[in-house]
Amino acid sequence: MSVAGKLAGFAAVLLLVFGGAVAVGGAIGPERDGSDAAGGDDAMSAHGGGEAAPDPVRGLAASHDGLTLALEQTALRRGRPTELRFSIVGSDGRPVRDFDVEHEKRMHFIVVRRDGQGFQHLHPELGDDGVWHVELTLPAAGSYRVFADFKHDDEAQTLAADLAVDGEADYAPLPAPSTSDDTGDGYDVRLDAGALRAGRESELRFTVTRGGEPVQTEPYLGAGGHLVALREGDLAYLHVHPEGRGDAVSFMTEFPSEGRYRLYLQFKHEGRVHTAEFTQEVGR
Ligand SMILES: [Cu+2]
Repeated sequence: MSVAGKLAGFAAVLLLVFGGAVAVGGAIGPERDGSDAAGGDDAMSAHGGGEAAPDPVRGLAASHDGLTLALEQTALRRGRPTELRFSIVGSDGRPVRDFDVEHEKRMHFIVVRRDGQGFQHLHPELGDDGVWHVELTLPAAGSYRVFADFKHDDEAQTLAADLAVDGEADYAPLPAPSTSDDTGDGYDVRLDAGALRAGRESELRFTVTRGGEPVQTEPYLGAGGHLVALREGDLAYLHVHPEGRGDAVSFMTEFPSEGRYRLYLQFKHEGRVHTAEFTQEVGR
């Protein structure tokens, strides 16, 4: 399918509000009937895997649990540093102000173009008025997805919205699956995941080297690394749990469906954050 065709598919899917992993079904989910939109136990048992794991799929809707991500701007000028402002609005229509700290921050803000390019992980500041603000520069035209990842009332939430940059978008196909990537600034990262299957919790192990020598990553956001996983097609945002530190940086996640996912591993070394990206295939 062409990228343009896929994008039309996403737009249609995004008009629906999802509540559960299983509501999404396949990559675009034509088989869903809407009756499972509330998620919960039905969604879990329908995995067929037997184990009731927490719903791993997030970030398909702007609203969930009475909370809504409200962007003050939905279009940005290409290449121009802009102060992006947004709030998390509660069911009373007022901005939420009390956020819990998770992974050392009260708000993690992920920005990525629809084709998976241009990944950014930012930490906005909360104003006294309940409005978050962060400086953002988007160097390329196209449709972007933003994810607000936070914890409120002890519940982790990921709400998402669209942001457009005017101009001719030069979308790229997702790179082919691979088990190694270089960060572009001197580090090589290897991914060991084995054969992944949908609906099963899996371990993703990353090993960092530089010039062939092992690198011991420094704590970043309270762990040996930070991982964002997005599903190809609808950019479902997967929740991942860091495992302990060792000579590898390890995460547990459940891939809800077969298909391809883009993984963004961030780690800290010598005081700087580095990012490696992988395309990961998941089987049935
Ligand atoms: Cu963050």
